[in-house]
Amino acid sequence: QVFFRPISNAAPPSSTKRQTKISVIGVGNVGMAIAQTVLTQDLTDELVLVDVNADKLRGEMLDLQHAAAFLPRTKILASVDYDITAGSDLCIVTAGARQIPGESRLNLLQRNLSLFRAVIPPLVRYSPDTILLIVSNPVDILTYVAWKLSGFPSNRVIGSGTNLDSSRFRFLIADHLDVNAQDVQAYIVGEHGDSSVALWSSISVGGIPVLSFLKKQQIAYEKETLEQIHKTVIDSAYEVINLKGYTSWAIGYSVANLARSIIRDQRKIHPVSVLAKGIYGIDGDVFLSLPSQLGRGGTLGITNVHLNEEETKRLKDSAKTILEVQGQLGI
Ligand code: 6V0
Repeated sequence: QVFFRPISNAAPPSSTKRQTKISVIGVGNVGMAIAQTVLTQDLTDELVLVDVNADKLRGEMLDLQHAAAFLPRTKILASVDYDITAGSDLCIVTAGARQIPGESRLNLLQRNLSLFRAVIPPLVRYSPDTILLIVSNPVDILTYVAWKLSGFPSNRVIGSGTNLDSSRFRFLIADHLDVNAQDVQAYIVGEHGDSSVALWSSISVGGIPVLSFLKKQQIAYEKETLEQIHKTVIDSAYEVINLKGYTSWAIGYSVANLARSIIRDQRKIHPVSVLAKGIYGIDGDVFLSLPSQLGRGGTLGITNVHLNEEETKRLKDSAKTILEVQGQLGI
């Protein structure tokens, strides 16, 4: 019952525009940084939060709702029940178990596998046409798990993968060359984390391919400097976690950027975790990051970026490592 009508002669509700809906599963540091960025960037009409911790969930929902006066108009909902996610265009999964001191990676993975068994089937039941965007770690293996549990075609299951590693890489190159990171194109591919592969030949600044420019000008560059930049990228997550306990802002912006490309059908190319079977001679059902075009249909294609022999070998090695771990999961 509306008891107060501040606007008279209002036209009847005429909006026939299809509303967009994004659900974020897991309202920890990462889930909330994503939710926050999605809201400030006006990416959706409805934002749904789901978590198992009912009090934290309601607290986070209210805290965001109280910012309504400063945000684009977005309906914010939250529940521990998955029926609230019904009809989502995009489901972003950040729910994850925390590593117990001394726990092996495989044990943590087993716990995250059980967690995904509780999360993915209800998402699929309530939003059979949705796109799943997986952020929880180890992201490549959990993207494979989500693909298996969902029964979705692989184009609708995407892992945030090395999108974040690549943005760290672009920042460091930009910092080194004193240019804007948005003018730097550079890709890190492969496994998100320690065995990622930096594609040196892909680096360009303002359209100028950096390595071939240096070679043509016969300017010597040190391979060690390049390797050091890549090493800093790999170490950066550990450094931030050591300093503040978790990472949140960069992953928040990076995933919101993926959400924009998908929801708004931007057809932009992002290095994200996709089914890499048959590409660069990779054998087996393995998800790895490769530069991929994203749009309303999910992964629209994978770019044929040239990899040299060493890069191909590194990529295949990471695929092998991931497949070995997957083999022990029994899924
Ligand atoms: P966090 O702050 O511990 O939050 C995890 C949240 O998940 C908590 O609110 C839990 O209550 C919730 N949760 C646990 N079980 C369930 C369940 N069954 N259903 C719904 N919710 C549940 O962790 P944080 O937010 O820091 O990290 C979340 C995940 O993101 C972890 O797996 C990280 O490793 C991963 N990250 C991935 C990155 C990437 O680049 N892919 C980057 C950063 C973190």
